[in-house]
Amino acid sequence: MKDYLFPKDFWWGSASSATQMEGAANKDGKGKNIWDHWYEIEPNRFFKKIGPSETSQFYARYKEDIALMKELGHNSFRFSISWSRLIPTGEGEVNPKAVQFYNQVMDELWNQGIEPFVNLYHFDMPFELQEKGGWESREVVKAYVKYAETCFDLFGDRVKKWFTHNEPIVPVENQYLYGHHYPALCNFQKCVQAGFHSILASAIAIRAYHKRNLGGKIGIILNLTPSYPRSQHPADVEAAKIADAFFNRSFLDPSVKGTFPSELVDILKKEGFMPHIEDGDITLIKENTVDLLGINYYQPRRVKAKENLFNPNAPFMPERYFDYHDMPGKKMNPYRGWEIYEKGIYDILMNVKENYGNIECFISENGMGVENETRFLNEEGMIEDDYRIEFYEEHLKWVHQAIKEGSNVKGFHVWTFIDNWSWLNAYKNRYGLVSVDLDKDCKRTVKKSGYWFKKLAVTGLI
Ligand code: BGP
Repeated sequence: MKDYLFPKDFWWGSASSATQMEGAANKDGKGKNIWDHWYEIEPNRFFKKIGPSETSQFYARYKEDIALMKELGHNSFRFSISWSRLIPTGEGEVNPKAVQFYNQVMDELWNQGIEPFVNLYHFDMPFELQEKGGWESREVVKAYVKYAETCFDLFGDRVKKWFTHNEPIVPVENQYLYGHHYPALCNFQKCVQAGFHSILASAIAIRAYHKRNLGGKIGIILNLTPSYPRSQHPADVEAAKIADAFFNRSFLDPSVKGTFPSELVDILKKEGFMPHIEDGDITLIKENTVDLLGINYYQPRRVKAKENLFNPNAPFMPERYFDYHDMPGKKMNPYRGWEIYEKGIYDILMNVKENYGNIECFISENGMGVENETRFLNEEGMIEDDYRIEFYEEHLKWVHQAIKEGSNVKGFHVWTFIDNWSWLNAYKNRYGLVSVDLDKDCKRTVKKSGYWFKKLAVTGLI
């Protein structure tokens, strides 16, 4: 047992995002974001047509929820500030009701001995700013920086861990390539521009934060998906390397090292997709890197060399350079359709140790979404989610191994505390340590994994 004892001051907690758990999307002056808009015009995009307006009620029930977090052993909790709640049209006037809400949440967290980790952008572009081009537009970069500065000035006295983005590649690829987020375009040029602007926005926000000397740290949260080649054949290895440059190093390198991977730049040049870059941008990115790295890990990426020639007339996709490999016998979470590969978390931490200066980091999301969990209700009305406990334990063993080998990993946040609304799957797959009963006014009930988490956080032992 002693083999899996975690450091005393390890950050135990969970992660969330505003759109997914606050609800009250039309209340107290909140402006519309792209999710509110998309649901209005295309509700069929969302599982069972459940939209983002009334998600999990954290806005109304934050006190009750924070008390429960305390009860379940949290010493830290990550949430995001809703840009369109704080600044309803994305730029301009600040909404005093939003300031009051986030002040109350932060104060309540500290009262319960839980440190707030605050993320600024979690997929929720204010609608008016999307109309101006969203991340494609340089104007939106300016608006984001103003929003970030407003947050630092309003809340910087109580927040000592800030994050500029959660998984910035996800909105960019889903808005501009794969059609999962509004406006669901398929345009690689815009995708590259939007990606570049989100990196630039992050660097400018980091500069603004450091200038203020508020005594905290600022980082970014990235979804890292280690790329494993099907075989050691040079063509498979090369394919995995390119996939890694597109999907991991594209954001990891500029965020931590201030540079872009040359493999990626070469491809963008060759294919004619370099973004518009202004004088000073590259220096700015170089000089303003993160203090802290959040790592979201759910699944690996298995890759092989292309089997067929691509259609040169089709819109450009990164998949022109590799194919996905459907590895026989892989362990799956069938509900989400994601492979479960626990050692991936260790491989990421070792990569960060060896190739990214062993920067201070933590696991900022890890979790398992399962459908129809009421199947597992016991007589006392508790969901016995042993599969989730096993999922976490197996990942944590690899985190522990990484610590033994010198990784600078400081904590583990689960996704998520209470069941929440998923971007496309709405309430289909549940991730919480605590269940939410949508038929009973979002009644909260701790799952077996919640009690397991409490023991883990209190003893530091698995
Ligand atoms: C991460 C996001 C979260 C959350 C999670 C689970 O990528 O940061 O916002 O949604 O994935 O994914 P999903 O909700 O799509 O099942």
